[in-house]
Amino acid sequence: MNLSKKSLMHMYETMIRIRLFELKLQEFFAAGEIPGFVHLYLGEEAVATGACTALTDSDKITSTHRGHGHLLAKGGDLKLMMAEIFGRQTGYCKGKGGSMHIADMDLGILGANGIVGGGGPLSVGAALAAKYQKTDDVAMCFFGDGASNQGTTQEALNMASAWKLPLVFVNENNGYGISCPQCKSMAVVDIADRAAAYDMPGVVVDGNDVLAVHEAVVEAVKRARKGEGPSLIECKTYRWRGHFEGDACTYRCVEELEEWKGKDPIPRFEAKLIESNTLTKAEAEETWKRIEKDVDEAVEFAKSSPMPSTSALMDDVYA
Ligand SMILES: Cc1ncc(C[n+]2csc(CCOP(=O)(O)OP(=O)(O)O)c2C)c(N)n1
Repeated sequence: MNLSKKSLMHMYETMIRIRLFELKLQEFFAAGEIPGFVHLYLGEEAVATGACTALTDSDKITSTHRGHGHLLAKGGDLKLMMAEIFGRQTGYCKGKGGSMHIADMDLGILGANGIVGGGGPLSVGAALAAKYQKTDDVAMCFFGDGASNQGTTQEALNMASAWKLPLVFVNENNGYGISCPQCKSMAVVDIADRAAAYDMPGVVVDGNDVLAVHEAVVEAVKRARKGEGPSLIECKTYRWRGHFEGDACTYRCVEELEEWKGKDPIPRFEAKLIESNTLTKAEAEETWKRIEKDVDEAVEFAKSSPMPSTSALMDDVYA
């Protein structure tokens, strides 16, 4: 693929932003400073980055419980996200939603989602609206291997295909649904094979190769915009942390984790950029430092913001 230096650098920076954001959350969660649950995206950065960089600002995404990477890759604000996760008034949901309820309609982020398989029907709605209103927008549904077994996901695949909707299904196959390995919950090895049942293209890509993800998603987005209907892209990847922070992770072995850490998507891409003279080692170092500073500032912003007041408890409650 022929990508400009600007696009390549944007991908590189996005992956680093996600990595450093998640590492910071890991640190502060362990220190007891973050309420609720966090499901970290460490190791999966290339999927959200490769996929969201194929979208325009007005395209829509639906996310998951492991959503920080998707939200950051679609342009989510570091400070507002950090403040929300720290439970502060200045966050996306005024500190009352936490990690799994972050949305930003102006950026086409229709929300993280604690309901496994919840994003499928929402993305069908967004794609149907785009088709009906002739906006030329595309919707993208991120979902896990566990979510691919949910009826809602299969119904979404079916309706999207039957109605030829502008929708791209991006499956993040990290091998586990909580503690359950893929081989114990489904007979197929490739989730992309399920696309055939709905008469749509199904593609498997290396989910730790940002350019491979991007290339496959660009094709699917083109097809969607041309009115040719949805596609399913399965990105094989791995989550480095437990299902949630605090998970003892006794269901998988250290060797497996180490093998996947060897396929870390960021140094792989960084090496390619250096090799092709797109990036120098000094620029790489400067980029990590600059983004680390941005993330530190987001933490500062969050920690210096007030907690929601008890009098605001029932505000914005609709049901
Ligand atoms: C409808 C529903 N059923 C069960 C759960 C509990 N649950 C939370 S995450 C999860 C596993 C999801 O696995 P996967 O879709 O592969 O995503 P991953 O955590 O691997 O990113 C389950 C079963 C839930 N939140 N919602």
